[in-house]
Amino acid sequence: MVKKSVSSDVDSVVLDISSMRVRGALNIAIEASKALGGLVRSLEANPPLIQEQLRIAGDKLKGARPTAVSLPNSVDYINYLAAKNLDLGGEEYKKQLVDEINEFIKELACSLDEIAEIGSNVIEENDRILTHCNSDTVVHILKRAHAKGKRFMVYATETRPRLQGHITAKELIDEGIPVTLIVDSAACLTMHEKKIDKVLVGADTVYVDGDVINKIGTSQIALCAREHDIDFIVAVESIKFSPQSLMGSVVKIEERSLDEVWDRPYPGLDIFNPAFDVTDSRLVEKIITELGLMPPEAVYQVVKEKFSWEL
Ligand code: RI2
Repeated sequence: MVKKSVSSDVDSVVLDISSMRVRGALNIAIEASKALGGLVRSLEANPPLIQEQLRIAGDKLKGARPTAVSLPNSVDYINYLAAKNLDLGGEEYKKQLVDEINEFIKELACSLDEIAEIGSNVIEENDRILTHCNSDTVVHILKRAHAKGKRFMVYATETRPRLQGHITAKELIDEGIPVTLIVDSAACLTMHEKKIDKVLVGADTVYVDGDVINKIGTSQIALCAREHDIDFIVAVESIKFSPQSLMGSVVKIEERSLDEVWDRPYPGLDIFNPAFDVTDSRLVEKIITELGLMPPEAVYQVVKEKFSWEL
């Protein structure tokens, strides 16, 4: 039987993700994977029971936030791991599965460090960099570049309505990196007036054709960057690449509660609050991943190789 505490562990992680207490496409993948690992550890060593409980818990986790494919990719991979080694005895099967889930979680965490090292080489001395929202991946790259002695400055959009840009500003200032906060609507003027050299953003999902899904407002910033001949660079771990897009499927663009936009709206007022948008791959100069730098066109091949277990 699933112990109440552990099934509530999965339920509490679902709530943490849906409420954005846990946020960021990589963090939600790591926390969901940890919850599934904890579930396996709590169950009796009965492979069919473990597989069934993982599927139930995985479906709950997938429903927590619909747009970042790092979440379903991680759940699907753990279900794939659970379908292996069924010839082993129960205890050995369970131990092997727990070990492989832990290895997967370690790989996710390591990908952040690997991408920071590769991405830090893209940052040049005296760069003026514009960021959008709060991406752990982008922050790690900028911190690593700064740790290597590179000096640059950041213009961070505040990113309405949840203002994740404030998190970016605080995290970078605490590292000694100069940050100027701007309202989202000032992004285009800032590119011109402040002579921005690069735009650096994270991603929630990248389709096989290189289109990028990220926080709402990203596509406008990409269009402005193109207009100003500024490189638009995306930092994204390959767990966020979408194998399902190979078959033409697209993710749901999450729409969040209206009170995030205005908590006392005028009676009769409609509010539209999409949390993400899609940036055309033609606007993407390069993609920084833990596997290296690549053009958007290379995503297709990476998906074929990385997700061969699923395709
Ligand atoms: P990391 C965030 O979404 C932002 O869109 C950010 O660019 C993206 O996830 C990737 O974040 P939200 O969780 O995985 O703020 O790079 O809705 O941290």
